[in-house]
Amino acid sequence: MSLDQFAIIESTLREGEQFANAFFTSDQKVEIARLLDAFGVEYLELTSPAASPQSRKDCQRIASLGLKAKILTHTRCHMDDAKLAVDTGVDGIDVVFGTSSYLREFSHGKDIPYIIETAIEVVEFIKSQGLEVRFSSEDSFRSDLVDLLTIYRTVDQVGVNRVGIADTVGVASPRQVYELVRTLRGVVHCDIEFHGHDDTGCAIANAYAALEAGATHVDTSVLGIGERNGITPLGGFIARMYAHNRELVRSKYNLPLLREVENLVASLVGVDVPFNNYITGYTAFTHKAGIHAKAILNNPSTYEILDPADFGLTRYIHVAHRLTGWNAIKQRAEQLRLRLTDAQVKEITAHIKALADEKPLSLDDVDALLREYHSTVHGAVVGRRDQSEGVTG
Ligand code: HCA
Ligand code: CU
Repeated sequence: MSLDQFAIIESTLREGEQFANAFFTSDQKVEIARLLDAFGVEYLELTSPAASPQSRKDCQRIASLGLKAKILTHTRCHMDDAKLAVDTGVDGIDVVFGTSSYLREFSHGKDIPYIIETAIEVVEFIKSQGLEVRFSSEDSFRSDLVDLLTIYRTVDQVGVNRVGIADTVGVASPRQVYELVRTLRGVVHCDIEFHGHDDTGCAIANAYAALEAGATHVDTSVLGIGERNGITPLGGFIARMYAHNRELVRSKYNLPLLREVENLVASLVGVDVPFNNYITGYTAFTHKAGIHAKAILNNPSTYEILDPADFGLTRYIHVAHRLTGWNAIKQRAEQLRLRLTDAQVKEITAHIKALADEKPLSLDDVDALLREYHSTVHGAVVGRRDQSEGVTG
């Protein structure tokens, strides 16, 4: 399977609902769903209808919107939940069972033969209803490998559409993800999904490693919201895939909508978009050092792997500081329509750098210095011309 054959399972309306601050009204869920659909994600994953009466109504409502994205709901691997889910009208069901010894001992208390038996029953039932079905093992990386492969092989044989690997606690490294997915790829024929938490900062790299190893589907949420510090963020994953294949990502997704959906979700859950957020963080396209600024002005690709224009954004060259250089100051002067020779720009740049050594400067300060310098030098020229032409008052 090639790295270019990937699909996003957008889980803001499931994993994202597990974020500490999240409370989405039904209308807000619809708004998020529509915007993510317009962005172009292939799937939307919704909270289980078994979670609450409103969750069930929301599944029904979103499933009936006629969106392009396939609508999934996420349930325990249990017949009661599967039946409830089928009745909501969704396109598919993502079922999950905890397979790690921690969960088997301290959570549901079931053994592997029981898990296998239930998985077969649930998968066969969902298939018989004509729906897509995925089986995933919670906490895959702390589960016994033989158990895992046995379960996945079994559900593959009864026709599951996808198996999912979940790094529930964010413990896995990219190499571990690669190895597990690679092994799994040799065991099952169906698609493979990866769901990764970000506790140790590997969620995007792990998702990418999963795709490199043959996975086909990646779970994301807007800004990465989810349990604890969340999962693979949609924007960061998009940035990663864009770096891999710009044309593909540009054609698959409506990239300028990323900022819109992030702003919407951020405001609904009461957080700010981080300053260093992938693509949309407010410094994501700000260039500062003189050497960087000069090269960026000549050719933006020198220091940019992402083109801000593709995301409806613009780059910014930060000039008001001591690391600035005369090329950046020259560009600022041109933006202000102040005509200065290179020698003059170099002179005022030296002055700006000296001042910036003493105190922080703002862009307004730099603009004022440029204007003042400009009128001084031009005033001097005009004065000299006035004298030589004998035009005196
Ligand atoms: C959770 C469940 C889950 C499920 C992932 C999946 C996880 O603990 O809330 O269905 O693949 O991280 O294991 O989100
Ligand atoms: Cu999760």
